[in-house]
Amino acid sequence: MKEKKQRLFFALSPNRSSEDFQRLARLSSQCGQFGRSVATDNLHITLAFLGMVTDEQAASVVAAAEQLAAPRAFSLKLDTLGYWKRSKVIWLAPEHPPQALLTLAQQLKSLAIECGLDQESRPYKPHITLAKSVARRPEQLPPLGKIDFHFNHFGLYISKPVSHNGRQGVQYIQLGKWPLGNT
Ligand code: 2AM
Repeated sequence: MKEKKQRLFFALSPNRSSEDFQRLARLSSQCGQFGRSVATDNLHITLAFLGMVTDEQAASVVAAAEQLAAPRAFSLKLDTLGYWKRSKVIWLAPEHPPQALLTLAQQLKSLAIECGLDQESRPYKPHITLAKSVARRPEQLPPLGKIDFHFNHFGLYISKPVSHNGRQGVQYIQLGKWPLGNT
């Protein structure tokens, strides 16, 4: 029998009960005019994409995450809106990502490799995807207000395909959550 696999990724989830999150959700919805906005529940910053993973591999990823000496909690100023032609997405990103974020992403990439999972060699660019299937670069993107978040945890998520009113989408299910360090 074919082994069951699930799509996994490490990510940061912004605090949903803040005004900054309301501005983020509004911005994503505005960007929907150019393509398909990302559902409010799905707004996140990917730290490391693990791809299709067996239950056994997932268990070793969870065990390794438990042992990680994660960097300290950090704040992130999301102050740059842009468009990637290759993936046809509109994104929001920090112009100056804090070192703790880059270190965490690098640690999780190494963790994935140690668990036998392939990792992309291109440099990590932290971002929140706001809209997908954007066929061409918008002439003008919506105005950007203050969107800052503080992160003191990171999580491991399953990306599960779902069908809603005949439309294909994804639902993210949290598999684990770990605190950032305080050193
Ligand atoms: P994103 O970070 O640009 O939004 C779950 O699929 C998450 O992992 C998505 O947020 C997605 O893109 C990110 N991701 C990174 N590399 C991916 C890949 N090769 N295939 C699918 N998703 C990927």
